[in-house]
Amino acid sequence: MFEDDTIAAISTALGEGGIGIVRISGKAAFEIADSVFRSARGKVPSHLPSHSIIHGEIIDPATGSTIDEVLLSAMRAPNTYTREDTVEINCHGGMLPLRKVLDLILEKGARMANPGEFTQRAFINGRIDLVQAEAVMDVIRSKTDASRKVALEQLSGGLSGEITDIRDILMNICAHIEAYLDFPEDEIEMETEVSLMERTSGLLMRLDRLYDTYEDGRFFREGLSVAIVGRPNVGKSSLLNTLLERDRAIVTDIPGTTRDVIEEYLNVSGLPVRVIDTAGIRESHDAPEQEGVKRSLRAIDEADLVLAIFDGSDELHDDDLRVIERLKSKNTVHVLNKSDLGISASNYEMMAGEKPVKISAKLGEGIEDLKEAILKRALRGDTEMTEGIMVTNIRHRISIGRARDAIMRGLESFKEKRPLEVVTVDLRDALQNLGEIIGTVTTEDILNRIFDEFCIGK
Ligand SMILES: Nc1nc2c(ncn2[C@@H]2O[C@H](COP(=O)(O)OP(=O)(O)OP(=O)(O)O)[C@@H](O)[C@H]2O)c(=O)[nH]1
Ligand SMILES: [Mg+2]
Repeated sequence: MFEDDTIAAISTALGEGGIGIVRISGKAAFEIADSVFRSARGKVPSHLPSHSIIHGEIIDPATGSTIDEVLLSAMRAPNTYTREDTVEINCHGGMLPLRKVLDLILEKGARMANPGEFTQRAFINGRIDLVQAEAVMDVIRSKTDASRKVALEQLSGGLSGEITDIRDILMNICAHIEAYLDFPEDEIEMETEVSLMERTSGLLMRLDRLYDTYEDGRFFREGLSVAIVGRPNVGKSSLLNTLLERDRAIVTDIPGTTRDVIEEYLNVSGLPVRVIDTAGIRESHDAPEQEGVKRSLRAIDEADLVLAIFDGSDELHDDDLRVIERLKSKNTVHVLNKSDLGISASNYEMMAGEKPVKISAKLGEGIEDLKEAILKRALRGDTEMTEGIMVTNIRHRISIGRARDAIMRGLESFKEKRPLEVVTVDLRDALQNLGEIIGTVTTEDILNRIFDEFCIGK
């Protein structure tokens, strides 16, 4: 599964930049660097002390011509990202010089790295565990400061530590029970039995807590999707523009202006929010509008939260009632827009039980209240950002859930005095699931799925 050849890739973003970096990792990194690098003072990369940088040129040995003027960093195993010998060549940041340098290095025996392969090596060589490897991409992709912090917390081993701790205790409990398996004539003493049960229940509580943090945690990684929904002309696109503080969507006084869904990212007090403006929902015989309405309905289904917008200055229309009906089972914040025109009293009565947020998208009034209502709904009433270790990744949550269920089964068998073999089968199952989270137990399938999501060069 794991190859120990030397890999190379362009590690900076594609396109023009101030500098661009070609990264080489593996046993032959220095040998390859020696064959293409020339410094004015005749220094050779393989003779450099670790973690030093020198100026020079990349030369095509076949023609003797200079490809680029570069700075070369030499980093020797094991104190590198991959724990292998690593050379980074800082080129001028255009695609042509970068490609040429990379081509030359591949010609000299390196293999083009797969997406995430540098990080995969860091994992395989034991520098980071699987949760930390996944957090690398989360840091890169984080869209708000709060998401970045949650990802960094995972990168520094917060979640891994908690899982490892739970796993160690469970391993201990397992060993304890299994000791009795070897000596079937020994009965477990009452005191030991109670203590084992208490410790196992303690683990259950910790896993339960982690499992529940995902409800909020996933929003930090994936963002909360919020669809703006309502009949035509109530001011959905105006609200999108106001939230974004720019003219993103077309706004006119003609009902049916928006035909397609528009998505943009927004930072709501640190929570990354994907706002989706939709086409106004109403009966229509116009084909493009019908398609737009279809997409709006799909957006409702897929959204974590819906902002149901009504024209507060107007009576509720039949189309509004249809929207309300549609959103019955959906997590919804009701919004009365156009408060600058005055609010019509009957609207409140229609929404008995739901306290609507009053805003003027046009004047930007009430927007802070609306943001607070979004946070409150999204984070289940808890507007303070959750502190502590959080699960943000669905893969981790599924394994935590399986581990918890297995422990629950084991505990049940233990209480009902079933044979101890039956108990340990379940506890071992839990250990396996916890191991899959941090990567002490891996399959090629899990690794491929994780690292395929990475960018090349990371
Ligand atoms: N007075 C007032 N007018 C508003 C407000 N919000 C939107 N409007 C006006 O209402 C009209 C419709 O606004 P849009 O934002 O295009 O409405 P929409 O809900 O996106 O409409 P469709 O895309 O057709 O579904 C425009 O003329 C806006 O200027 C508001 O808060 N106050
Ligand atoms: Mg619109």
